[in-house]
Formats: sequence, structure tokens, C-alpha cells
Amino acid sequence: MKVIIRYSMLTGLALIMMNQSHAQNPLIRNMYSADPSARVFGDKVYVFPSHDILATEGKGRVGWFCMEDYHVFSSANLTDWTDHGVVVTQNKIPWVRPDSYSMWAPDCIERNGKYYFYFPTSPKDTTTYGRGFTVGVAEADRPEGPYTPEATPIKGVHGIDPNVFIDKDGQAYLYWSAGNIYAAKLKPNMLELDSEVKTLGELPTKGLKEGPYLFERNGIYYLTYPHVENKIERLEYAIGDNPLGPFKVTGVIMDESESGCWTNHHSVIQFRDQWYLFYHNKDYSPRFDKARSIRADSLSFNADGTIKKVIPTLRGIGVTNANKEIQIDRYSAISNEGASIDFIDTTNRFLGWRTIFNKPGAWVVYNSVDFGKNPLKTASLNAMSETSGTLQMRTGSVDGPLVAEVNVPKSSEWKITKTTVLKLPKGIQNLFVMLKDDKQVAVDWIKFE
Ligand code: FUB
Repeated sequence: MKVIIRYSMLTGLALIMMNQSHAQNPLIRNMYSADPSARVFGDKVYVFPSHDILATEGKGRVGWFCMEDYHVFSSANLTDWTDHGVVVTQNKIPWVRPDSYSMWAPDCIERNGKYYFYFPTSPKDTTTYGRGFTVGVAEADRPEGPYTPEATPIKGVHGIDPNVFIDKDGQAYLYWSAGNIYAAKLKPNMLELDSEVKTLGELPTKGLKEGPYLFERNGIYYLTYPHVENKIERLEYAIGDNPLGPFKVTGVIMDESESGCWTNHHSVIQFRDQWYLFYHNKDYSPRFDKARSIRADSLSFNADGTIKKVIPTLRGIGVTNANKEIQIDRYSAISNEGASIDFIDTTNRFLGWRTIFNKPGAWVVYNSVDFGKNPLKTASLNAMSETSGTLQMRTGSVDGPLVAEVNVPKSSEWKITKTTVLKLPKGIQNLFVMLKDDKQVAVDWIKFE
């Protein structure tokens, strides 16, 4: 057995420099992100989130939302996410108040080979554009930009959270919120309203509604929105047979977060035959819910077209290659006792989490690990143990074939321990990891080579 000292800090730095993350939930691992608008463009998923930053004196309002720009992310496999960098910034758009720090939830859509990026923010000139929020547009030839902003915001739109839907007949619609949810047709140029503004009035009248997102499936138009039914937002939906309604309130897509994150904000896409819900929580900021992180989970429908409630997971979506770091703290199942998750370093939460095993038989399962076609002969574990301890890895479950047994040496530092694989797994499998003895072991990640 070979032991190599390696610090998780290095892993974190490398990740930040590459602008790539191999993510489960949350999807973006080196910055805060919120309000994900996911879109399928070509053979990739693009996500256009808000970019939360922490306000300081003189920069935004301390204790409130603070956003100055937008990044775009893409993935071809829902596991590896590439950050394409900043596409729109508050101080590069002539009509935007350059110190507004209010670049809230955006959306993006493609029409005739052009990409239209819609964003709500505060204008400089409140006499012309009104107080509060209005919605601007920036255009690009590619989803990742560069985007050129329009010289003025969209006339007649006062509010936040723009969302655009293009129907099968080519008609585009803009939705937004300002207490209520509003909608109007868009002209083919995608830059001007082409109808009266309609208040979508069949929705709940009590409790804030915002963040509209409309999609169509099998002739049903789903108007989805976060709504405060109780104390914080949950994701709800209403259905209709027309993009402008009338809509019938139908159900809840996702309950209020257990973490207490006051907002939620989402989008729904279909990618390669599977539907997904993108949403946010406050994974990297347990005590401040205006520093959020985007997530995704699978979504499915009942036979009658109603949406099955999505239970948020840490595992998220996508298949993880066995030869990349498998972050088992993003488990798909965990034993009731003896296994828990904590940050690696609470002074830098972006370094991620560790799984702590402290009872014999305590386990986690991490689903959809791709062991490929060629046998991977070595298992590596980045772990720390003050007692030493033995971990077993199996495919499937507790009864599955024993893939490896790793003796983690006593150490107060993170160490990579390598061991030979006993039963060589192939293809996509669940990885089951269990503490064998009455010891304590913390695991950062596992990989196979
Ligand atoms: O991100 C700022 C605001 O919080 C969004 O515009 C709302 O939808 C809520 O998520």
C-alpha cells in the first residue's frame, strides 16, 4: 500500500484555475451562483445564473442581494461544467446604474441563430425608465457570447425575473414578475413588446410570487413559479392550453428548502430524453441565504401530465467517471447512523465537504459511477483518520462484490492511500462505501485508475 500526502487545498486551486468543475450539487464549485436559467443549445446544456457576491461597505447593500455581472456555464454531459466567464457587467451598459449591484435573475433564448440574454436591473435614468427594476437585452452569435447590450431597456416592462418562451408557431412571449406575474407577446425582433401586458391573475393571491418560467410539453403549457405559501419560497406550477393562460394552479414541484434558504428560483429543460429541474440553495453559505448555489435534479411527469414532486439531492445529475475524484459526500443514500457530512474547512467552504464515518457498518452510496470498459486496477482514497480505520468499497449495495478494502493509516493530515482493486468493476455502477471497524475515518474523495 502506497501513501502520498496531498492537500485538498491543491485540488481546490487547480479546479479554480481550470474554470471547470466536475460537479454534483451544487453545480458551480468556485463562486456563488443563483437563479439558474438552463437551456439546451445544440448538444450542450447552458446555464445562465445570477452571480451572487458579498456586499461590503460602498459596494452594494450589506446583508442583501449583491450582483454585478453574469457568467455563462455549459456542459455536454451534465457532470463537467465549463465557466465561459463574464458575459454582461453592470458598468458596461450605458443605461444601467453602474453601482446598482442588482443584476438579478436572467434568461437567454435562441432565435434564428442569435442568442438573446434578458436581465433585470436598475436604470440610471429613473425619469425615463421609472424607479425600481426594468429589463434589458444583450445579443450574441454564440451562447457563450460576446454579448452586445441594447442601448435601452425593453419599453413597458417594470419588474424582475424575465423569462422568454417561443411557441411552436414562432410567437415569442416575455414573462416577468413584480409581486404578480405578467406576460406579453414579443415582436419577432425579440426586443419590443407586441401586445398589452397581461397580469396572470389565476395564481395564488396571497404570498409573494416571482421567477416565472414557462415551458410546453405535449400541448400543456406549464407556468412554474416560486411562491411563498408558508414562510419561504417553494416551487409551484399552474397549467393551461395557451401561453397566456388562463392557468389552473396544479401543484408543488419542490417544497420549501430544509436549509431555510428564503428564495428558490428554477428552470426546467429536457435533455436527451430526460427532464431536469435547475434550482438553487445556499450550500456554501449556511448562515446567509443571499449567497446561493445552483443545483439540478431529475424531474418526471405522471401519465396525466402532472409533475412529480422533485426531492432535492446532493448527488444531482450526470454520470461520474470512476477515474475522476468521486466526491462521496454528494451521496445518493446514507446510513441513519455513523456517517455524516461536514465542510473540509469552514474558513474556505469552496474547498468542499468530507464524509465522516464513525460507527462500524456506517455507509454511503454514490450512484452512477462509470467504471468504463477497461478494468481500473487501483483504488485511491484521499482520507484522514486519527485512529486508522478500514473502509470497504462495493458495487451495488452492502451485498455487492467487494471492489477494494482500504486501510487508512493514522494521520492528522489528508493522505492519499492506494490499494489494488479486488473485483474489477465495469460499466455504470453504484459505489457503496462502508466503515468496517470501530474507528473514525474522514473521506475527501475516491478514484480508480
Ligand atoms: O436573485 C435575486 C432574486 O432572488 C431573484 O430575482 C428572485 O427570483 C430571487 O431568487
